Amino acid sequence: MAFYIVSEDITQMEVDAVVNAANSSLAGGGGVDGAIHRAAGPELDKACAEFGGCPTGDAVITWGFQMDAIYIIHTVGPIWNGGGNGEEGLLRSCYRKSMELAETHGCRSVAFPLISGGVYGYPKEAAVDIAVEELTAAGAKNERRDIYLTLTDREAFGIAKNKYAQYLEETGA
Ligand code: AR6
Repeated sequence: MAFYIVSEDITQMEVDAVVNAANSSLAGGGGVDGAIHRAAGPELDKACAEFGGCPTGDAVITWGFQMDAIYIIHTVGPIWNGGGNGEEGLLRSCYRKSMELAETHGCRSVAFPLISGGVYGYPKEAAVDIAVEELTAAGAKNERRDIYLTLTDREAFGIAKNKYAQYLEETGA
């Protein structure tokens, strides 16, 4: 399986698809969403507007426009609200729906940010655990696909490295 944890700016990744941590209006915003919209240029705003929004836990796909990536997959993570409001299921769904779109569009390489791990306030360790679990499971299904988890946050990067080392030890992968 090809799963990589990297500390790069996701907008600079040379991959078939970059995943965006969007909001339900798909109108752009701060964080990784703002960075992706700036890198892709104004055509991305128009393409996103055509969807008329996206529910939490779901994903849509657009071209990458001025980015190196061919596609941008926009997924809407849950806003952390104590954990008893379906947050975990919705966050797992973001990773799964994004991977489904990557597969149906023939993407061989996909880069993810830590969805809900910024302003949406998901506790960092839990957000990282879910990302590593979902992406290693997706990677195990298709040996030839490269999946990247990009973590610009040093703390999250360290947590993810430990979690992945634990996964490798448990599975003998
Ligand atoms: N490359 C990789 N990761 C990044 C980058 C980057 N260029 N920039 C930030 N991160 P956030 P959310 C990391 O807040 O919590 C937006 O306004 C960041 O360190 O971008 O899902 C949307 O419009 C953090 O670990 O996304 C929504 O309203 C992670 O990306 C809302 O924020 C996610 O942080 C979504 O919030």
